[in-house]
Amino acid sequence: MIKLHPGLALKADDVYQICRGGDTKIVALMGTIGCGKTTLIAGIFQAFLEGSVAGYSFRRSDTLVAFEEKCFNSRTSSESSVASMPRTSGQVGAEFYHLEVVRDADRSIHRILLLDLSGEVYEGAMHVEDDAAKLTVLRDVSLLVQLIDGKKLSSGATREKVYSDAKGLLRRLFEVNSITAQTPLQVVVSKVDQLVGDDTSQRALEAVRATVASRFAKESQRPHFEIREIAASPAQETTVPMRFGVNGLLSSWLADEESAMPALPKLKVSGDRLQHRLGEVWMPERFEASE
Ligand SMILES: Nc1nc2c(ncn2[C@@H]2O[C@H](COP(=O)(O)OP(=O)(O)O)[C@@H](O)[C@H]2O)c(=O)[nH]1
Ligand SMILES: [Mg+2]
Repeated sequence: MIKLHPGLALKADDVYQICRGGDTKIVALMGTIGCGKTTLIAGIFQAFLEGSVAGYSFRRSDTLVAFEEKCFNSRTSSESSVASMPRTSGQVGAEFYHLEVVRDADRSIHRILLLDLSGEVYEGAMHVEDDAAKLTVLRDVSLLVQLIDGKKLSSGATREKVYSDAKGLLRRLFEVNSITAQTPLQVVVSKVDQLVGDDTSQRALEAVRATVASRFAKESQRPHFEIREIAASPAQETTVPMRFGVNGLLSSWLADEESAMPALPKLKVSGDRLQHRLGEVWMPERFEASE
């Protein structure tokens, strides 16, 4: 029996229900607190509300309420001069955002689950081996997206830590078998407005990409490795358009298996196995509801 749920962010137990509906890509967003994951998810949903995105139209979502909540939060914050999103609730270990879209060209249906693990979970995994080992949910993802904070890259004081945190986390997850050598990886530089100012020319973006690429030489061996730049919510003093790079990012996630993500770790439909796997998603005790 399909359980009814109120459209909130899915919990791990609900996820297999959705994945039974056909091939569903799971895209895991990783990144430290404040790197812009929530803004990106809100931006994607907002873009679909406004129309077709990169040749795909919104069809339905099992997490509509959760998406709307994220958008509401980013809308209210965009009215203040310094935009700010509420912290992704620490008590939530893992949230999945579901999207079912139709490709305008051939009316084919595509399903995607965005996994937003709270920043706290990732920071735990970065520093504690046991914590990294509990992120078994990552074994079934189609793509790991490592966000790195462009604002922090813009300052010499924070730059090195951004690289070492990102690389350290990937290494740790691999060492404890939470990801494999075959897990596809995309590195996304968020808040690129903070790096290029108003200059979003190809040349400026390529310079950013080359700099970042030089720091991810080893990681670039992973399947489908690529670096992208986005500004989901650029600072008001720049002329960088809202959701810069977001459509392209989304279409790279939705692209056909053959061309983009033919790799192994595709979620299988086997409900039991998946429920078992996802049942292991780790909710750190210290972030449990305090009420
Ligand atoms: N300048 C700039 N700030 C951004 C951008 N995207 C997000 N932010 C800001 O970064 C902060 C943290 O974003 P959030 O999405 O909550 O990060 P999360 O903790 O990874 O979910 C917020 O104040 C956002 O407004 C961007 O493209 N450019
Ligand atoms: Mg967040």
